[in-house]
Amino acid sequence: MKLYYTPGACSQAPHIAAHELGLPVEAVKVDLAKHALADGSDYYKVNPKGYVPLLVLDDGSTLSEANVILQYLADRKPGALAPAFGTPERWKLMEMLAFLATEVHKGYGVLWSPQTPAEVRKAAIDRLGTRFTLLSETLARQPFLMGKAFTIADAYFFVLLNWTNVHKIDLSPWPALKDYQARVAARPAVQATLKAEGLVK
Ligand SMILES: N[C@@H](CCC(=O)N[C@@H](CS)C(=O)NCC(=O)O)C(=O)O
Repeated sequence: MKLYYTPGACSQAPHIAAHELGLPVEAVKVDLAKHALADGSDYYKVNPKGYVPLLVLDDGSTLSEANVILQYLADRKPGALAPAFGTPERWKLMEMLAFLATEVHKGYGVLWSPQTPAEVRKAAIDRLGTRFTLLSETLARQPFLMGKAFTIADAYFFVLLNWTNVHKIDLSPWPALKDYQARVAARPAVQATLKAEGLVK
Protein backbone atom coordinates (compact mmCIF):
# COMPACT_ATOMS: atom_id res chain seq x y z
CA MET A 1 0.00 0.00 0.00
CA LYS A 2 1.04 3.58 -0.63
CA LEU A 3 -0.11 6.51 1.47
CA TYR A 4 0.18 9.95 -0.09
CA TYR A 5 0.78 12.47 2.68
CA THR A 6 1.98 15.95 3.51
CA PRO A 7 3.82 16.49 6.81
CA GLY A 8 1.41 17.65 9.55
CA ALA A 9 -1.67 17.49 7.29
CA CYS A 10 -4.73 15.32 7.98
CA SER A 11 -2.91 12.50 6.19
CA GLN A 12 -0.89 12.19 9.39
CA ALA A 13 -3.87 10.41 10.98
CA PRO A 14 -3.74 7.34 8.68
CA HIS A 15 0.06 7.56 8.83
CA ILE A 16 -0.17 7.20 12.64
CA ALA A 17 -2.67 4.35 12.25
CA ALA A 18 -0.28 2.53 9.89
CA HIS A 19 2.54 2.85 12.42
CA GLU A 20 0.30 1.79 15.33
CA LEU A 21 -0.79 -1.28 13.37
CA GLY A 22 2.65 -2.12 11.98
CA LEU A 23 1.28 -2.22 8.43
CA PRO A 24 3.57 -2.23 5.40
CA VAL A 25 2.63 1.19 4.05
CA GLU A 26 4.97 3.20 1.83
CA ALA A 27 4.53 6.90 2.63
CA VAL A 28 4.84 9.17 -0.43
CA LYS A 29 5.29 12.89 0.21
CA VAL A 30 3.15 15.46 -1.61
CA ASP A 31 4.00 19.15 -1.85
CA LEU A 32 0.54 20.62 -1.42
CA ALA A 33 1.65 24.15 -2.24
CA LYS A 34 2.48 22.91 -5.76
CA HIS A 35 0.24 19.82 -5.83
CA ALA A 36 3.36 17.97 -6.93
CA LEU A 37 5.39 14.92 -5.96
CA ALA A 38 9.13 14.97 -5.17
CA ASP A 39 10.01 14.38 -8.84
CA GLY A 40 7.90 17.41 -9.83
CA SER A 41 5.08 15.34 -11.32
CA ASP A 42 1.48 16.49 -11.03
CA TYR A 43 -0.34 15.13 -7.96
CA TYR A 44 -3.72 15.72 -9.64
CA LYS A 45 -2.77 12.83 -11.95
CA VAL A 46 -2.54 10.57 -8.87
CA ASN A 47 -5.58 12.01 -7.09
CA PRO A 48 -7.93 14.17 -9.17
CA LYS A 49 -9.26 15.61 -5.88
CA GLY A 50 -5.80 17.13 -5.38
CA TYR A 51 -5.76 16.54 -1.65
CA VAL A 52 -4.15 14.18 0.82
CA PRO A 53 -4.59 11.56 2.16
CA LEU A 54 -4.84 9.06 -0.63
CA LEU A 55 -4.31 5.34 -0.11
CA VAL A 56 -3.33 3.21 -3.10
CA LEU A 57 -3.97 -0.46 -2.48
CA ASP A 58 -1.73 -3.24 -3.77
CA ASP A 59 -4.14 -3.91 -6.66
CA GLY A 60 -3.81 -0.26 -7.76
CA SER A 61 -7.27 0.82 -6.60
CA THR A 62 -7.53 3.94 -4.49
CA LEU A 63 -9.29 5.14 -1.37
CA SER A 64 -9.60 8.77 -0.36
CA GLU A 65 -11.23 10.57 2.61
CA ALA A 66 -9.32 10.37 5.84
CA ASN A 67 -12.07 8.78 7.92
CA VAL A 68 -12.56 5.97 5.38
CA ILE A 69 -8.84 5.33 4.95
CA LEU A 70 -8.52 5.16 8.74
CA GLN A 71 -11.22 2.48 8.89
CA TYR A 72 -9.71 0.54 6.00
CA LEU A 73 -6.33 0.44 7.74
CA ALA A 74 -7.85 -0.43 11.13
CA ASP A 75 -9.78 -3.32 9.60
CA ARG A 76 -6.52 -4.91 8.39
CA LYS A 77 -5.92 -5.85 12.07
CA PRO A 78 -9.42 -6.45 13.48
CA GLY A 79 -10.00 -5.21 16.99
CA ALA A 80 -6.74 -3.30 17.36
CA LEU A 81 -7.80 0.28 16.56
CA ALA A 82 -11.52 -0.13 15.76
CA PRO A 83 -14.30 -2.44 16.91
CA ALA A 84 -15.81 -4.82 14.35
CA PHE A 85 -18.29 -3.55 11.75
CA GLY A 86 -21.91 -4.04 12.75
CA THR A 87 -21.30 -3.67 16.48
CA PRO A 88 -22.77 -0.75 18.47
CA GLU A 89 -19.21 0.29 19.35
CA ARG A 90 -18.33 0.60 15.66
CA TRP A 91 -21.37 2.82 15.00
CA LYS A 92 -20.28 5.08 17.85
CA LEU A 93 -16.75 5.19 16.42
CA MET A 94 -18.16 6.10 12.98
CA GLU A 95 -20.27 8.82 14.60
CA MET A 96 -17.11 10.23 16.18
CA LEU A 97 -15.15 10.03 12.91
CA ALA A 98 -17.94 11.88 11.07
CA PHE A 99 -18.00 14.54 13.80
CA LEU A 100 -14.24 14.97 13.55
CA ALA A 101 -14.34 15.15 9.75
CA THR A 102 -17.23 17.55 9.34
CA GLU A 103 -17.22 19.64 12.51
CA VAL A 104 -13.56 19.77 13.52
CA HIS A 105 -11.44 19.04 10.42
CA LYS A 106 -13.58 21.20 8.13
CA GLY A 107 -14.19 23.64 10.98
CA TYR A 108 -10.62 24.83 10.39
CA GLY A 109 -11.39 25.37 6.67
CA VAL A 110 -11.51 29.17 6.43
CA LEU A 111 -8.52 29.55 8.77
CA TRP A 112 -6.15 28.24 6.10
CA SER A 113 -6.84 31.15 3.75
CA PRO A 114 -4.89 34.37 4.25
CA GLN A 115 -7.81 36.16 2.58
CA THR A 116 -10.24 35.27 5.39
CA PRO A 117 -11.38 38.46 7.19
CA ALA A 118 -10.64 38.70 10.93
CA GLU A 119 -14.32 38.47 11.97
CA VAL A 120 -14.88 35.30 9.93
CA ARG A 121 -11.70 33.86 11.44
CA LYS A 122 -12.95 34.67 14.95
CA ALA A 123 -16.36 33.11 14.26
CA ALA A 124 -14.69 29.92 12.98
CA ILE A 125 -12.44 29.72 16.06
CA ASP A 126 -15.43 30.29 18.38
CA ARG A 127 -17.36 27.54 16.63
CA LEU A 128 -14.40 25.16 16.82
CA GLY A 129 -14.24 26.01 20.52
CA THR A 130 -17.78 24.68 21.04
CA ARG A 131 -16.65 21.40 19.48
CA PHE A 132 -13.52 21.35 21.65
CA THR A 133 -15.71 21.81 24.73
CA LEU A 134 -17.77 18.73 23.85
CA LEU A 135 -14.69 16.62 23.18
CA SER A 136 -12.93 17.87 26.30
CA GLU A 137 -15.94 16.83 28.43
CA THR A 138 -15.50 13.32 27.05
CA LEU A 139 -11.74 13.36 27.61
CA ALA A 140 -12.12 14.58 31.19
CA ARG A 141 -13.94 11.27 31.90
CA GLN A 142 -11.76 8.83 29.94
CA PRO A 143 -8.25 8.71 28.45
CA PHE A 144 -9.31 8.37 24.79
CA LEU A 145 -12.26 9.50 22.70
CA MET A 146 -13.97 6.11 22.63
CA GLY A 147 -13.02 4.99 26.14
CA LYS A 148 -10.00 3.31 27.67
CA ALA A 149 -8.35 2.29 24.41
CA PHE A 150 -6.66 4.37 21.69
CA THR A 151 -8.56 4.12 18.38
CA ILE A 152 -8.34 5.66 14.91
CA ALA A 153 -10.52 8.52 16.21
CA ASP A 154 -7.64 9.51 18.48
CA ALA A 155 -5.14 9.40 15.61
CA TYR A 156 -7.45 11.81 13.75
CA PHE A 157 -8.24 14.17 16.63
CA PHE A 158 -4.58 14.38 17.69
CA VAL A 159 -3.63 15.74 14.25
CA LEU A 160 -6.54 18.20 14.20
CA LEU A 161 -5.69 19.36 17.71
CA ASN A 162 -2.10 20.08 16.68
CA TRP A 163 -3.38 22.58 14.12
CA THR A 164 -4.27 24.87 17.04
CA ASN A 165 -0.51 25.63 17.16
CA VAL A 166 -0.54 26.77 13.53
CA HIS A 167 -3.56 29.02 14.07
CA LYS A 168 -2.49 30.22 17.54
CA ILE A 169 -5.64 28.91 19.21
CA ASP A 170 -5.08 28.89 22.96
CA LEU A 171 -5.98 25.47 24.42
CA SER A 172 -5.77 26.60 28.04
CA PRO A 173 -9.60 26.75 28.40
CA TRP A 174 -9.53 22.96 27.79
CA PRO A 175 -6.90 21.40 30.10
CA ALA A 176 -8.26 17.92 29.33
CA LEU A 177 -7.35 18.49 25.67
CA LYS A 178 -3.83 19.57 26.54
CA ASP A 179 -3.35 16.45 28.71
CA TYR A 180 -4.77 14.29 25.92
CA GLN A 181 -2.47 15.88 23.33
CA ALA A 182 0.55 15.06 25.51
CA ARG A 183 -0.76 11.52 26.17
CA VAL A 184 -1.16 10.76 22.48
CA ALA A 185 2.13 12.47 21.55
CA ALA A 186 3.96 10.15 23.96
CA ARG A 187 2.91 7.03 22.05
CA PRO A 188 5.90 5.41 20.31
CA ALA A 189 3.97 5.00 17.04
CA VAL A 190 3.03 8.67 17.09
CA GLN A 191 6.65 9.69 17.64
CA ALA A 192 7.71 7.33 14.84
CA THR A 193 5.20 8.99 12.52
CA LEU A 194 6.32 12.51 13.40
CA LYS A 195 9.88 11.40 12.73
CA ALA A 196 8.94 9.77 9.43
CA GLU A 197 7.27 13.05 8.38
CA GLY A 198 10.41 15.02 9.33
CA LEU A 199 8.63 16.93 12.09
CA VAL A 200 10.84 15.73 14.95
CA LYS A 201 14.42 14.44 15.05
N1 LIG B 1 -12.46 15.46 2.51
C1 LIG B 1 -11.03 15.19 2.64
C2 LIG B 1 -10.30 16.51 2.88
C3 LIG B 1 -8.82 16.31 2.95
C4 LIG B 1 -8.09 17.63 3.14
O1 LIG B 1 -8.69 18.63 3.56
N2 LIG B 1 -6.81 17.60 2.87
C5 LIG B 1 -6.00 18.81 2.95
C6 LIG B 1 -4.84 18.63 3.91
S1 LIG B 1 -5.41 18.37 5.58
C7 LIG B 1 -5.39 19.07 1.57
O2 LIG B 1 -4.81 18.19 0.99
N3 LIG B 1 -5.60 20.29 1.06
C8 LIG B 1 -5.04 20.71 -0.21
C9 LIG B 1 -6.04 20.83 -1.28
O3 LIG B 1 -7.26 20.65 -1.03
O4 LIG B 1 -5.67 21.12 -2.40
C10 LIG B 1 -10.77 14.18 3.77
O5 LIG B 1 -11.55 14.17 4.74
O6 LIG B 1 -9.81 13.41 3.67
